[in-house]
Amino acid sequence: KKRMVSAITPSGTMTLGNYLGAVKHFIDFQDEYEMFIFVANLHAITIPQEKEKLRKNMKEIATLYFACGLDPHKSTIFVQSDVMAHAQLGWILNTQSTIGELSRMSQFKDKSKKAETTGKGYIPAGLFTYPTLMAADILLYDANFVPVGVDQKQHVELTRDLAERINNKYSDVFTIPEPLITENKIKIMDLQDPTKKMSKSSDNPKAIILMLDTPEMIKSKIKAALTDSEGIIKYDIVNKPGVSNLLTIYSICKNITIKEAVKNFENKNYGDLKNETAEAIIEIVSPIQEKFKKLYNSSDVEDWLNNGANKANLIANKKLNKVQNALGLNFNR
Ligand code: AQP
Repeated sequence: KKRMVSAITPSGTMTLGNYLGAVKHFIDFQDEYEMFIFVANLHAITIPQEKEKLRKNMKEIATLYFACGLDPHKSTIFVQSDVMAHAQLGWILNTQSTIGELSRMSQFKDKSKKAETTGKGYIPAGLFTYPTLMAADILLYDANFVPVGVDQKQHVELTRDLAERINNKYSDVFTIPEPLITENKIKIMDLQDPTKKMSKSSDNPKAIILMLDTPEMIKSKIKAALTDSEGIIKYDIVNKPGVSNLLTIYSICKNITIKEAVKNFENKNYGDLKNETAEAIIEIVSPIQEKFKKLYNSSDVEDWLNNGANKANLIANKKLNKVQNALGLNFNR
C-alpha cells in the first residue's frame, strides 16, 4: 500500500471546512492507503496559543477524527509531539535549508504579516521554520502522497527539494513525496467574507461553522451568511462568492453535483437556500456529534492515540536513525 501523511493543526477546533476538505477524504482513503494522521500541535505553537485552549482543541480534534470515522485499526492516528522524531528531523532539515528558500514560502509571508499586524508586533521564528517541520512530518514515514490544498503545495515542493538534496549529498534515505491535489479538493469559504477561506483561527465566530456547533448555531450562522442583492441562485465564484459557497456546502453535504444543487434551487429564494443548506449541514454533523459525545470522556481516545504514537515512533525513529547515520551524527557508524 502507498503511504499518505496528513494532519489538522489545533490552532482552533475543527471547522466544517476541515471536515469537508480534509477529514472526509481521509476516511475515504483509509482502505486504499496506509494513512498517518496526526494532531499537529507543534505546528499550532508557531503562533501563540493559550495552554488550556490548545489542550481542548487537541482533544476535540483527536476525538473528532474517530467520531468522523477514522479507524484506529486501519490508520495510524497520533499527536505530533508524542513522536519526538518530528522535531528532531525538523531540526536537521533546518540545517539543510536556506533562509532564501524559506523566505519564499507564501504562507510565511501571509502569516508573518498577520502576526505582525494583529499580534504583538513580533514574528515567531517557528513560523519561519514551519515548512521544515512539515517536511519532517512527511519524510519520516516515506509518504508517497500528501493530500494538500493549493496553499500547501509549495511546502510539499520544498519537502521534495530537501529530500532530493539530502539523498544526493549523503545517501538515499528519503522517499520523494508527491502532492496529491484531489480532484474534489474543495475550499469552503468564510461566511462573512466569502473571498477568503473558512479558517478555524478566524476571530469572527460567525464566519465559521464548527463541527461541534449546535443546530441553532448552524442555522443562525448560515442565516447571517453574506450573499448579494441579486436574488438569483447560480454558481459564480467571482461575482457571487457567498451564494456559490452555500451551493458548494449544500452539494457536498448532499453528495450531489453543483449543477444538481443549482437545479434544486430553481424558483427558490436565498431564504430557501440558507434553510436547506443549514439542514444539510446539520444532517452531516449530528451523527458525528453523537459519536463525539460518547467518545469524549471515555478512555478509548487516549488508548488509540497511544497505540498510534507507538506505531509511529517505531517507523519514525528508524528513519531518523538512518538520517543520522547518513549525516555522520551517530558516533560508531
Ligand atoms: N476552508 C477549507 N476548505 C477546505 N479545506 C480546508 N482545510 C482547511 N480549511 C479548509 C483543509 O484542512 C486541512 C487541515 O489544515 P490545517 O489545520 O493544518 O491548516 P489550515 O489549512 O491552515 O486550516 P485552517 O482551518 O485555515 O487553520 P488556521 O486558521 O490555523 O490557518 C488541510 O488539508 C486543509 O487543506
